[in-house]
Amino acid sequence: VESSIPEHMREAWKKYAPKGFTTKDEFEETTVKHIETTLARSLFNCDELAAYSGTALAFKDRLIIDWNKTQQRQTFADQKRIYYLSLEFLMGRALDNAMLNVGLKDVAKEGLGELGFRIEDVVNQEHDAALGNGGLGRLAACFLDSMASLNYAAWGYGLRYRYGIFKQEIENGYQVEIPDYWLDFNPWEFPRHDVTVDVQFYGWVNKYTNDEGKQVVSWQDGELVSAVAYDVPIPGYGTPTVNNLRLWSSKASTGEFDFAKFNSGEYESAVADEQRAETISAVLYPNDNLERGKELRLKQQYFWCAASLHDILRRFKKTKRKWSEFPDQVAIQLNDTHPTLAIVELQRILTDVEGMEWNEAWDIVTKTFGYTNHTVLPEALEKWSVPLIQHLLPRHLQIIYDINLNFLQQVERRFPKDREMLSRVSIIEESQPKMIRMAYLAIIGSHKVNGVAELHSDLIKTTIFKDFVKIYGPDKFTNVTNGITPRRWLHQANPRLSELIASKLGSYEFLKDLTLLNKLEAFVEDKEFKKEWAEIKYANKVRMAQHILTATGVSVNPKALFDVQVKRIHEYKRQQLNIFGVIHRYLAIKKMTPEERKKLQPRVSIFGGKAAPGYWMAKTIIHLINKVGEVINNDKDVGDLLKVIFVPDYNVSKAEIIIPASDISEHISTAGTEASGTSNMKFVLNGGLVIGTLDGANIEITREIGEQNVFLFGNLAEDVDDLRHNHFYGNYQVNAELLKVFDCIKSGTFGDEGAFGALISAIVEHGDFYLVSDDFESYCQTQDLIDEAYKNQDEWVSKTILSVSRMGFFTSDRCINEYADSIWNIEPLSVKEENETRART
Ligand code: Z57
Repeated sequence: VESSIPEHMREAWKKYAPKGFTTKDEFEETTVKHIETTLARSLFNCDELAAYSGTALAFKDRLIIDWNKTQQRQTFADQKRIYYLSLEFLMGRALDNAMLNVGLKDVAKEGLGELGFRIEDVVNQEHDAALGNGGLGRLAACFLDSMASLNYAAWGYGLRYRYGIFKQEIENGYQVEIPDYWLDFNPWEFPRHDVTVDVQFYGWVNKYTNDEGKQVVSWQDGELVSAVAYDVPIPGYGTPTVNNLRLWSSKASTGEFDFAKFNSGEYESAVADEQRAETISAVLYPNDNLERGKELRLKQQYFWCAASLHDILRRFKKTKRKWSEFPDQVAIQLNDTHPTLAIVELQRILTDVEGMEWNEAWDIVTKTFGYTNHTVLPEALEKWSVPLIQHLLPRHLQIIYDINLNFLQQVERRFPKDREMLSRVSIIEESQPKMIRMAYLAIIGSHKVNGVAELHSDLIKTTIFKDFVKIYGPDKFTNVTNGITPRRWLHQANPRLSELIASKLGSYEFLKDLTLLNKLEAFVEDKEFKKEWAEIKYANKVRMAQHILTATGVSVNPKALFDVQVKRIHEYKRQQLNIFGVIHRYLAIKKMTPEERKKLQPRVSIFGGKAAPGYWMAKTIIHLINKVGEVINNDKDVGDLLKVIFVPDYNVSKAEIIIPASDISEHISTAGTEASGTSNMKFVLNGGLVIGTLDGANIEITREIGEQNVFLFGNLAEDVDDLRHNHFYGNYQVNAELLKVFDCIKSGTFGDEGAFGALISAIVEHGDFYLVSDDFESYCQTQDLIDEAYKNQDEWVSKTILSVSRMGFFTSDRCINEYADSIWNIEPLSVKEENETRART
């Protein structure tokens, strides 16, 4: 059926096609209309939530108009598209970003004012879209913002989890997980019940010769689950581009199979099937940097890969091009190994379904994919057991074996004498049961592999992927240092700082070209400017103190130094080092004379972050932080000199409050463990300084902003192996000051003597894998240096201005341009005419 309106009837359409509001009056009209009709409320019962809902619906209308145009323009241009496959998109709130990016925030502010609301309160009503765990998911969200802002034709593909990352509550100092059901009212998604894909699981492989004498392979009689598309518009900043994030939701397939069940009276079992199907997209796995090999997780991965590829292929087929042109039309980026099955699925479709020869298909596959690695931690590298894949995806297992066979033959020809090499690089690990090494499969199936910061990209080449560098040569491996979107992480989170910068630079152009920040360097010694700069930091700290008071009941002095560590709780990130340092400081304060106390720089140590529900050590760290806080915050000897705060439920919208309020933030992972880190960039961009190890992007941040503006400490990545080796053979002594901290804990100062034993024995008895003791002295000394430096506020402020002025490199716009250039081979789409008439903030 032709779905398009006949030529001669299009006039009416054009006449009535919605244009979207542009003025304050039009905004109010649409908003009130939505409140009164869509929401069935009136001026007599319109609270802030209803005002938010109405505003969001007004902006949704506006976005979808631009979304439609963008999709038409991109289809018409008929050039290459990027597909970013990620199991996580940690988007946070959408309304403020939508208002900013379409350039109608002032209009909305005025309009809401006339309707009786403050825009800040309205914006704060929104529930975070928290479809991610941490850095990896937030990176994907920053990338979507940049790809749209730079006018790349890009689609994100992910899963529409019914439950995002859990909400964290703290009860008696313990983390408690609350489910995050976020779909009650979500104006930002468009269900596409017409865009569905049936995905098969289980079944068996039928190989036979057909009538024409051709070998045919068919995967059949499996269970079908339907994927339904939900589209989320992604507006670019100051451009007409609105890209698409397509999230798949699972539901029972409406294939004949189920009807048969209904008809034969098996109503209950059909409903049970329905439930089972919906389970696939029900919940985000709450592990960061850890893979647990659960069958449902594998189902999620295949379900999402198969649906996305089907969609991509359907779009390609509409262009009527030859298959050989596929890699010129399609670039697929794998965000970690989670979507690696997409490689196998494309090879399966090209050979089994499209009847292509193996080599021809494989050439297309490898030209299409790029793989980004985000970790070297062995516990995070995905491996799936062969029996599990055999059961769930029998045909894919055969294809993986064939990929491996071809690869190993190729390796054998290149390195005929190296038998060891073959077993080292084999996709199949010969363990019991056999395991499939997903990272190896991803490397072999991609044309480029990248790490996310310089050190990390070097490390993967010299450690976990060393053999592959020998096999493919160094050019297949590259670095793209992570970045962050300055729209959300400067302008939205810190509007006053952004405004001050704009007032000096003459425009908001720096939000599009962050390197323009370097013009701020001229104001490093400008008295008036520095005063305003410091006032803004102070105001942000006051806002933060208010949040701390409501969230924890503890009141903190905004004049104190705010020391912040917010990120997932993980032993390698070393929140334990931080809290041990806090206890060390507490013991020092207790011993001080009143005169000494007067000289001490008051400090608020702020922690935040979620522990994976099954990660017992991480939960113990949270418990310790909270117990230490209870004692110190109520100790009259200490007063304002030291407060310890655990902010519950750290998430994107809390980050937007916390980050601008920081004086010092902690990025103190054991050297060589944090692939990049991205909050380090956010903190510096907001006028905070950093205490950090020489790890991940800290190294490049230091290079950009200058060593004198970073508080570095600790052992280097290159020395970690030797230190661990020594520990293993018992050649180490725990730092004496740290032992005093342990004695203090063991004596029951923070209650529950026994509760924290594991944190201590990990260091004293089990080899201190994360080198907490080795780095403790240098950490505490560096904290003392920070106290001293902070006392000289004038110099401190200069350091922060200088640092901000040198942060241009860390925009995700730069990052996306590098991917486009060196991996995707794609150019932005020209939107020139429309762009010039677009309102800018
Ligand atoms: C995750 O958040 C990251 C890596 C992973 O392998 C998984 Br699984 C989750 C993080 C890294 O730990 C950060 O260092 C990095 O900045 C971030 O990914 C984005 O690259």
